Amino acid sequence: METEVSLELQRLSQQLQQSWKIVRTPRMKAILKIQDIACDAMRSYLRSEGFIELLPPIIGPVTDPGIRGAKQVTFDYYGREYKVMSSAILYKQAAMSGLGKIFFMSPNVRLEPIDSAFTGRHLVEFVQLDLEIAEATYFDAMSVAERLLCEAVNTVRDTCQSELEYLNRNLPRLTPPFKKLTYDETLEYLRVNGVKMRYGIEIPWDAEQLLSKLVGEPFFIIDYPRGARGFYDREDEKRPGILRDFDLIYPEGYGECASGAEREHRYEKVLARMKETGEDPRKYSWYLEMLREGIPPSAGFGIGIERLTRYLCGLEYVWEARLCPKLAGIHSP
Ligand code: ASN
Repeated sequence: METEVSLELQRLSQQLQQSWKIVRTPRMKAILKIQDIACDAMRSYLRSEGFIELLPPIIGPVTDPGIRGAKQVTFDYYGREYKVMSSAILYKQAAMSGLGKIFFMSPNVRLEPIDSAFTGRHLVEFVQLDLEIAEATYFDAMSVAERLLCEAVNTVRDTCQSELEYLNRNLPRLTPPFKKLTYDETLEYLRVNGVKMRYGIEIPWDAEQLLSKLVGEPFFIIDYPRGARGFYDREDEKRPGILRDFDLIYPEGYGECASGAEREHRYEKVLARMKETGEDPRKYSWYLEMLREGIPPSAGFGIGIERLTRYLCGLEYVWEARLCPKLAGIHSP
């Protein structure tokens, strides 16, 4: 098994050594044109809704710990330990507290486990359109997420016919609202379809892929149990143990599109949740100071640009949607 993995890594590695050249192919041109049109459509939509785009901070003393088994990148910053952002969540809340509705096109780095090189959906370096809305519920955030995806898909469908044809991709026209399944309903749906899963954990990739194939249209999974997610997802006061959060799932087996939540922003609660999830509050001094002074409640989400491109273009691998992609375990340009 181990040799199989290393052979496969070698094969991928050889392919990616030439990644700087792939950009010259008509296929890559079509993919990157579609990506550009989709990003432009999403930016225009968000601006028309009153969002401001900010330049994302990409290093800082602390970053998002809720990255599902991946490792953070730590480096020496003039004698102190610093991180490369695994997501902009902490800075999103800071920006939202001053500007209300904000978004970043944020580069994120996560050192994913080696076997993620073969899932077709993981990159070590990727970009998230990451947004946050002051005074919003997770239902407000989901309504922005579904309209954002519709904008991207429908604009690409209308303006990139020749590229889609070249890629042999037939994109359906999307209309909101999308279906919502609770985490509990999702587990039951999986059980009926022959997949047993323990309550309380993150939905594994193969189960998510199956759901993504079976449901047949984009849909939300909402209300994850506490423990499956980071300390910043807000717990529902009336339903202890249930978080007010969501994932948006693509159809056709492409899996997760976006992930978001209503935020826990109360100092004492965040402190308790940090302790519960094994985070050292001393590392988060600037963030906790901000919460102690008080910020508005908010909700937001992040949508991975390369995964969106993968779906739009019907690609087998997410790394096809990126100039010089970085995959776990592979040293490539
Ligand atoms: N972007 C996500 C959110 O807003 C956080 C993440 O990427 N882990 O909830």
